[in-house]
Amino acid sequence: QAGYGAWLNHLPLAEGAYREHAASWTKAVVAEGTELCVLTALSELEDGIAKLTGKRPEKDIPQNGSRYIAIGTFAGSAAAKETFSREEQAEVAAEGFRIRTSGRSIVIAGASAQGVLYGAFHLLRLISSGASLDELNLLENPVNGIRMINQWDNIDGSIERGYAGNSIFYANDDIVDDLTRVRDYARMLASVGLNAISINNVNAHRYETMFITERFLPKVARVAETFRKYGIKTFLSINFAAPIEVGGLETADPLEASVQEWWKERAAEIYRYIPDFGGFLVKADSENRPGPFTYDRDHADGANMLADALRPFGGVVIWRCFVYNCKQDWRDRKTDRARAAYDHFTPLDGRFKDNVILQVKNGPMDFQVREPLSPLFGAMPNTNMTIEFQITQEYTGQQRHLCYLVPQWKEALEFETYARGEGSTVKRVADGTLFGRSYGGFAAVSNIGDDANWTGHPLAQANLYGYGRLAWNPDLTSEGIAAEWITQTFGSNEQVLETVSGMLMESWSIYESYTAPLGVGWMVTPHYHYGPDVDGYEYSKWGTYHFADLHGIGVDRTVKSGTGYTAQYQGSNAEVYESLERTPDELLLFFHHVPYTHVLKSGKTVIQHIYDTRFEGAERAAGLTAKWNSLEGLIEPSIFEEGKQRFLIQEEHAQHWRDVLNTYFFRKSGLPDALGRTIY
Ligand code: BDP
Repeated sequence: QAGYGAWLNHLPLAEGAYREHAASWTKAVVAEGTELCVLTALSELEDGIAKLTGKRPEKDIPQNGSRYIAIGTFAGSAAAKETFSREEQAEVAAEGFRIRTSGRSIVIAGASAQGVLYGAFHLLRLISSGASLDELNLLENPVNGIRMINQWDNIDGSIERGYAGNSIFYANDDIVDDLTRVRDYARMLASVGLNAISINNVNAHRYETMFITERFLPKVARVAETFRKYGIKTFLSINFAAPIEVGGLETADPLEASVQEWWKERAAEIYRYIPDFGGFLVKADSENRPGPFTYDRDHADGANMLADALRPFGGVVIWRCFVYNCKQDWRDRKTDRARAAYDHFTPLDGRFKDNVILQVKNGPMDFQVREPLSPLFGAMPNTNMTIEFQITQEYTGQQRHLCYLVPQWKEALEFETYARGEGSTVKRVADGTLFGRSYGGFAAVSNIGDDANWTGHPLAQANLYGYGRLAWNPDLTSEGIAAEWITQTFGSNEQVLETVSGMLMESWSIYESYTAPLGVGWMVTPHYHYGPDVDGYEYSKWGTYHFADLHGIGVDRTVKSGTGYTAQYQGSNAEVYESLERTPDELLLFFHHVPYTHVLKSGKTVIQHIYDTRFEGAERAAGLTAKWNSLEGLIEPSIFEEGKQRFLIQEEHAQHWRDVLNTYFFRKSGLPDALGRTIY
């Protein structure tokens, strides 16, 4: 099936000098050691090289003097030990690797088998991109310890916010028996260095609650075994009320001895089935999920109770900070949802056990196309924290629209929190170095399903790929990641590379320019979150408002006259966002309520900006169709066709967004378009 191989296609190298070069270096792959991931690395190299060069490598050192690849850990492989000095070995982190061309061999070595596996995928990536193998000498260590994927899959086979078909994990209220696709998914994740996965929706309901019981554990263990071969740890999302729902207890109060005992027994049982189980992911007291608030306990009480249960086995609790009141009185509108995570969690700083990690969404609201950074980053120096991104395009076009999210994530990671003065970027909070935390990293909601090409939109694969690469090294560039992905996925045609790269790089800005303006967010069809509905959430309980009336629009989050949210930021960020003049245009309506005639830094009024960017956005969306169409014949036909259909949908839909938004604001404001274009 076209698209199934994704970036692991290992497309045959074109006949010629480079193919000869690669073939000459890969006559054999010699693995020393029997660790699981070394064996996986061996078979990945054998298969990958066979596809790339057309020749399957031998397993033994060639007797005729030919060149070969040697792989293994420093502990398990003589080649690894001899090639790298003691100091060089010491520089390799637990999951890092070194690759060096040495005499007639290329040595891939790691401190762990997992590192060797990442090194193997790295070498395949180098060969796919045509790198010379004559003088390789590199050291790679992952910047982030936790590099996690969250599946939002339900046991009935559906996927919450999934836009690429049904679950590859579940069908008919059970875990599937045939795990072939799960294995192929594990390969994709490991190939970009991801090392953890939670396999069920954070909204864990009745059957999913039973994953931690004997009814499902044998099957969960099979899934974990599949991921283990690829160095990926399995986690489960749990239901905080599980002691009641499946344990038959009368309470889930975290300070109740019987409840604590129950979780300890559960943990022990889970580890009997899965000795390297990662731990629990928890959504509590959020969007109608149960949690410690029911018992007048706080989130430290809840998380610590689970942490105690997991600690003897080395497990961790990943506790989400997406906690807010989803039943607020919109007529009153005093509660600012953006404030919620900070208000709930900062008072608890220092109270969480050392195997608790808070997982914080990048923005304070909910994965909108544009949000400021969550002020929680930098505000809890005594707490482990990971950053949560959303790869699945819930609010960014649902994989019918193109939206390459790596630039958005990069911007988030580079954000300066000022928590420890200059240089206190979000990426340093996330990786744990800023505050010297023992755990840190990335988590993200997956965008895959059982569609033949995994992600529906063929170019949405770039987001999954890019997420993994960025989790490994946040300093990689968006363009660089795009280029890697394109070459491995579509081959090395220059025109394809240039065109697709250009399309990816402008896609976020295009999507932003026809949807909700200037950082205000939402304006989508309630529940589905697709398509324009300007007032869809305006009179509802979710806390997601834009306050548009005949005079103006935007949310006043200032201390001076609004919700006071700007005070949650540190250093000059608080002043910048408090100030109407200094707030960047793209976030203006997130922080301020202004008249439509307010003049932006761009020199345009807010209303004219809305009109202009909606018109431009729709045009630029049409431009994407044209660009894609120019690649006909250069991209595998079924993938080309799949993309073409999506770009047509996007083009049409961008016009719909344009018309609905322009009409809405024209009627609200009564202000004409300066260019006199038709607005209904
Ligand atoms: C929101 C989604 C909802 C998720 C929630 C979450 O609309 O389906 O359950 O996030 O992150 O964006 O828990």
